Amino acid sequence: MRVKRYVAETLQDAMLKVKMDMGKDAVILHTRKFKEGGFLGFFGKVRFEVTAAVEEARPAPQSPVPPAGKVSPDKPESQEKTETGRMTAITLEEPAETGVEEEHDLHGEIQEMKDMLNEVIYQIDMAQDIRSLPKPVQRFHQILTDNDVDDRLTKKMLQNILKQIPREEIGNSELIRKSLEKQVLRLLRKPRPVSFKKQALGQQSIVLVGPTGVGKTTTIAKLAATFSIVNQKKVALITADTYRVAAVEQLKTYGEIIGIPVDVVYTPQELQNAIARHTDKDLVLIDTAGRSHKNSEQMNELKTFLEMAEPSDVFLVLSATTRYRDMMDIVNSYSDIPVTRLVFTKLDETSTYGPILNVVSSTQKHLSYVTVGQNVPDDIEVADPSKIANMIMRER
Ligand SMILES: Nc1nc2c(ncn2[C@@H]2O[C@H](COP(=O)(O)OP(=O)(O)OP(=O)(O)O)[C@@H](O)[C@H]2O)c(=O)[nH]1
Ligand SMILES: [Mg+2]
Repeated sequence: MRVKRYVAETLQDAMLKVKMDMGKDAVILHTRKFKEGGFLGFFGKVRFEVTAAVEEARPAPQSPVPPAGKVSPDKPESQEKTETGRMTAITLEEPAETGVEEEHDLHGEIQEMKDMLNEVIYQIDMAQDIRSLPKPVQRFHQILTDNDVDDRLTKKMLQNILKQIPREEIGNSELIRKSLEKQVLRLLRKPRPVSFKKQALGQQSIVLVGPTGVGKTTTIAKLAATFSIVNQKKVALITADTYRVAAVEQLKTYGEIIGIPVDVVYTPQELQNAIARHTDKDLVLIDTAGRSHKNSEQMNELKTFLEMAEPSDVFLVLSATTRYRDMMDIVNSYSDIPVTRLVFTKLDETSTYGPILNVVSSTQKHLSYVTVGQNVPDDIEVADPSKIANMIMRER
């Protein structure tokens, strides 16, 4: 077996070198992204190193090596291991002439492995860069990581710090903190709560959507009570959550306590009619049933409701207690829904605020409110980016 290392400016070029030199039977043993020269690894030139191996005198051509984790039944496992060398090994062999489906499968699996490999490269690259950072910057890296701020976002912010702060001042934690705070605030954007400033707007209708149990109905009650009792606005409630009798009862009870009407609608047409009936109101708040982001039928139904209702705003309600990965799955599943604002609930139940930053940054939607407890109407606040930024930069 011949083993050799190839370095190029892109991974594709390095792979091409391997293919040119070793042929399509080459097996990738290791891939690495690194930087040559520069300051603290940040301003260097990116290089890709690929270590590949090839059998020198290969016997008759064999069928392609199955992807990692898949062992073809007619080959002993030990043979697979010596051929691929390690779990992430990829052959450069063209797919054999198989049926269309098998070919698709193979392409899909190769793509999956490539993605995995890229993630590994990224992780290695990240770890190397972090170790070369000055200690105070490393400390902030740790804080952001502990607060579940997305790795890529963290790295981008730290890169900006290194660009902004002169080399001789890089030990100054206060400067780093200020630069970081500025960046976090910029990413969090200005909050956009419900506003009655533009009187010309007339009636505003707001639909709250989101996964089950995040606190949509409670948030509606908090908003309704605040605007109706404190701000003396004319408010009406509509619920399209007719899946559970208890859901209708829940909103009706709130309506009775606050002293405002509650309509129950079963179809998109009824929703449109109900909104039209309330043109004398300043604010119409519309509750919806919690959707499982994995149920596309429910999501389509919600879409139809919204297309008919044409609300002024759609608030996506997310619980701050949801794990970041799950939160991103939820956000992605709402990509067809015309969400205009974000509400985060249950901030009182977590001390990890990084996912709020991640979601705002990736969706580019404005925050409106955060909720901080079960009490109606007290436990709701207009989202305060400074507060959130401080929580994100707090040592845990
Ligand atoms: N700790 C805490 N609990 C909250 C908050 N907001 C809502 N809850 C609680 O979360 C639970 C679910 O609230 P709901 O308002 O019924 O949630 P929902 O999103 O309408 O639920 P579905 O209609 O079933 O999808 C209730 O026990 C609420 O009291 C909050 O900010 N903090
Ligand atoms: Mg509800």
